[in-house]
Amino acid sequence: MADEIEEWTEKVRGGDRRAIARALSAIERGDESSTRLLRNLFLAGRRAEVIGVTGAPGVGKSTLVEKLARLYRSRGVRVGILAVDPTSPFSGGAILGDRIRMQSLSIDEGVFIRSMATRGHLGGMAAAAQDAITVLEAAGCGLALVETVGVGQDEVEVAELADITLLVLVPGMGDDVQAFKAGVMEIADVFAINKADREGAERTEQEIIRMLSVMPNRPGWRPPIVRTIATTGQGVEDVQRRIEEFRAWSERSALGERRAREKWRGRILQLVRERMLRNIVEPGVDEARLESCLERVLRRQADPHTLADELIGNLSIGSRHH
Ligand SMILES: Nc1nc2c(ncn2[C@@H]2O[C@H](COP(=O)(O)OP(=O)(O)OP(=O)(O)O)[C@@H](O)[C@H]2O)c(=O)[nH]1
Ligand SMILES: [Mg+2]
Repeated sequence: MADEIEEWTEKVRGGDRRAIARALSAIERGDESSTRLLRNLFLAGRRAEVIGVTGAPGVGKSTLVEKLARLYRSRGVRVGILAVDPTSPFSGGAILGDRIRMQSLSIDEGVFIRSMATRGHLGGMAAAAQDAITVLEAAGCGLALVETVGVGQDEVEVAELADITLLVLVPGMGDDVQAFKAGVMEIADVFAINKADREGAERTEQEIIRMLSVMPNRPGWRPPIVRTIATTGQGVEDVQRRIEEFRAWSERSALGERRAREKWRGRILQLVRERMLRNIVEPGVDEARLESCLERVLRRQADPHTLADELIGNLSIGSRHH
């Protein structure tokens, strides 16, 4: 078994596409084997720049991602593309569309494309995406592009694991820009107004500038706004330049390091919670004991907080009980 994991590790590190695909599936399912694999891969120590691309459905994220991937490929960078869809329990139709659109990219051996759904992963989408990035990094991807569909809390969480977040908007969504207020506008390091071939890009830009002016700004960085036409590739080089500028600034200002610290701090704590939960759920709380506790709660002979502590103490986890 251990040998199998070692072999798997080596294959992923060597860029073996089937081994990588198998790793990502295992992560998606939350398999125990993926934990052991990830341990090896993480320690391999390779790093990728992680660019999160987020925005409402249909704004052109995949088209932009594809163009960005080509740009980086032309510079010899190996690219991993993850499309995460927190809204869908399965890899569904929209993502199939992405696959077809990116078909010409996917025959490039230096590109790895994968869509993921939340299925099974205890830590949720962001945790699964983080583990997937670890796989891509180990496989030698210098860049990971992570597309998330939608504009809610899940996207904010996925954005937290990116080094840089590109928020994609389109003209004529003035009201939606308003709707982004709750936490989503803040995640943007760079804005793209895509579909700039349509009317209203100017108005959208003014709207973003207005929103930014009332937002607590990161000192030293005002998120630039780039107009793009993803279908033709117009503006994509400009986006890439802005991304590079942000990266340089993020290094200079130590924001990058601060973000990394926050990200891994959150991840470690989350894993601790996850493991504790699993320790309780998997060995199973003794049903008979639970029943007797329940009876006592129903009769108000004991309170649920105390009983929960008792049950946990019984499983001998939680050092404060020793
Ligand atoms: N006119 C115009 N159409 C575009 C542009 N960029 C993308 N599109 C089209 O918009 C549609 C949606 O593009 P996608 O790249 O799939 O958008 P997406 O944000 O990835 O969509 P979801 O993943 O479903 O949320 C496609 O038909 C694209 O061809 C653009 O700049 N101008
Ligand atoms: Mg898409």
